Order: sequence, then C-alpha cells, then structure tokens
Amino acid sequence: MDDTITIQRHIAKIQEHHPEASGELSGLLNAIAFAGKLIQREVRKAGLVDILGLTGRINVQGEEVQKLDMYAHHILVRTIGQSGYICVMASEEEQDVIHLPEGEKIGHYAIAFDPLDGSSNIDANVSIGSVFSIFRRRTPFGPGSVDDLLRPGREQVAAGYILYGSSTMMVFSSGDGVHGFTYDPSAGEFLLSHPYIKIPPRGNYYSVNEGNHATWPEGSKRFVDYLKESDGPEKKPYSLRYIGSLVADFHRTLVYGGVFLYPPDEARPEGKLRLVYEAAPLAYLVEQAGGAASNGCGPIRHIVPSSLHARTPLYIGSPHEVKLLESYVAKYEGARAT
Ligand code: P6P
Repeated sequence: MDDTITIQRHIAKIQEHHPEASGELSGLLNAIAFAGKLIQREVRKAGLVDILGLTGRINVQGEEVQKLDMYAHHILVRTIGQSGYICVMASEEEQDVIHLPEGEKIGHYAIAFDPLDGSSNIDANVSIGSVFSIFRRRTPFGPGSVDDLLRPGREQVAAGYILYGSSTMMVFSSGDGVHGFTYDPSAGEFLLSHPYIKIPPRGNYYSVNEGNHATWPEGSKRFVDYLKESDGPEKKPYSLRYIGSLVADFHRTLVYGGVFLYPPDEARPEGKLRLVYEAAPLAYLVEQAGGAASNGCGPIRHIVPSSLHARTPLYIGSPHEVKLLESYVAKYEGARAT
C-alpha cells in the first residue's frame, strides 16, 4: 500500500483519465471528503461526551449541541451547498429537496445523502456511516429540482460512503472501480488504503435481522433457511454477521463477500431501507466491485424512485448469493412488482 496517495491526489489522477472533465465532480468529491473529516471529529467526541457524562446539552460557547445526525446533515449541506458544483441536494433529514442559498454558484451535479445512517447505535459505540449518491443534473439550467434526483440508480455518476468505525474510511466510485481511503488523523488526510476493491464472487456470510423472519415473504424465508443448512459441498452453513448499521454491514459484505439483505416484512411491506440515498448508491458501488444488488425481482439500478424517501427491499453482495436469492423469490413468490 502506498500511503502517500491522498484522496485529493487520487481524484486528480482519475480526472486526468477524463480530459473532457471540467473538474466539478472532482471538486464535489473533495468537498465530501472534507465534510467527512469534520463529521468524524464530532463522532469521536460524541463517544467521549457519553463516557465523561457531561451534559452535552450546552457547550462552552453556549450553543445547543445538535444531535449528531443533524450535525452531520448541516456540515454536508454547508460544505456541499457552497462548493459551487451542485444545483440541488436531498438529505434523509429533510422532507423536500434543499435549494442553494441566494447568490450561491450553481453547478452541474445533483446529490442525495444520508448524513449519518445508524446514528441510534452511537451510544453503543457501533460503527455508523454517511452515504451519498451523485447525478449529473438533468434539468437544463438554473436551480435544480427533485427531477434531478428521482432517477434510476444506473444514471448515477458517482456514489460512496464514509464509515466511522475502528478507523474512518471513505469508499467511493466514479465509474473507474471502487477505492477505499483510510483517514490518518496525524496527517489530516484520507490515504489510499484499498485500491480497486472487488467483492468475492461468493462468500460465507449472510447479514440480516433474523428477528423479522416470521413475516418475511416465502422466498426470503426459504433462502435464509437454505443458507443455514449444512450440506458439505456448498460450504454451508453460512455464518451470520449483523451489526444493524447499514454502512458497516455493507462494508463487511463488500470486503469479505456473501450477502446483506433487508427483505420486506409485515410491518414494512415496501422494505425498510431508502432507495435514493441508501440502496441505489450502495448498488452502484457493489456493481462497480463486481457484485449485484436486487429488490428480489430485478436490479436496484433500474428502479425509478416514486419519491425522495421511497423504500425498497434490498438484497446486495456477491453475485452468487444475490442470483440464488432471486431464484428463490421467483420460485416461491412469483414476480413481485419491481
Ligand atoms: P433493524 C439503522 O437504523 C438502519 O437504518 C440501517 O442502518 C440498518 O441496516 C437498519 O436500519 C437496521 O434495521 O430493523 O435491523 O434494526
């Protein structure tokens, strides 16, 4: 590993392969990396506050301490909003799209993000993450609109996440493979640590909240039951790994292989996870890494979101397991509407 390649340098090298590029996407990715540095600083501190038992309500400047996910939201809105590279934003924390402040330079990209997914886990010191999805704008000029974001995932031009775990990592792709950068606090830089990440074609892990098993559709039930049988040649049973924090569960699946799934259930017939700023960006990444992502009937990348906060069932990981899951859905559920 060459630990002298910063994320800025890597992004610049990618841009060199695209002479037609204006540099806006590079600038946007660097703005996201900068936001990640600020967010990771607060995520680390939040754990400290809890340990020391400080009130955490009013800080030394007399400001109300924002909830961590609202802090992450405001950092991303401000750093990306004033970057000059976007025409519109969407966040898990806001019902509608976020327009740029009056007079802010309007750029050619549209971005949706989940500022801090899994933040309910922070008190247990569990890894959490920020997820982002980037499109080239579709509206012709001026302020962007929701039309720039209600698009199938196959139209994304970049996607990624920042994982606040035992170390902070930024993992992204802009169409030239998936690359991972580990934050070095002593240098204040994200350094290239995982170039060209490829997911194993099949794995030995499955990742799901088995507590919902009773009300899953038949195909998902039988698929998971199959993974738990031991029959030798298939190298089964698979091992269960579930953190309950999407970015952490996805990252492990990306690195080790296997499958992460959040099927629909009685309480959530549409599934729990969000399409625009969770499933679609992770689907883009996993396909760039040689994997697959499905809603059970077909690729996530083909689904046109009905709204910014639309939910979807998600089956994502190694192609072997995702294809096997789809065969179970077809056999036991027929073709669910995609
Ligand atoms: P459950 C966290 O709340 C989250 O949105 C994702 O990060 C995670 O994958 C999922 O929900 C966990 O859901 O129902 O298993 O607690």
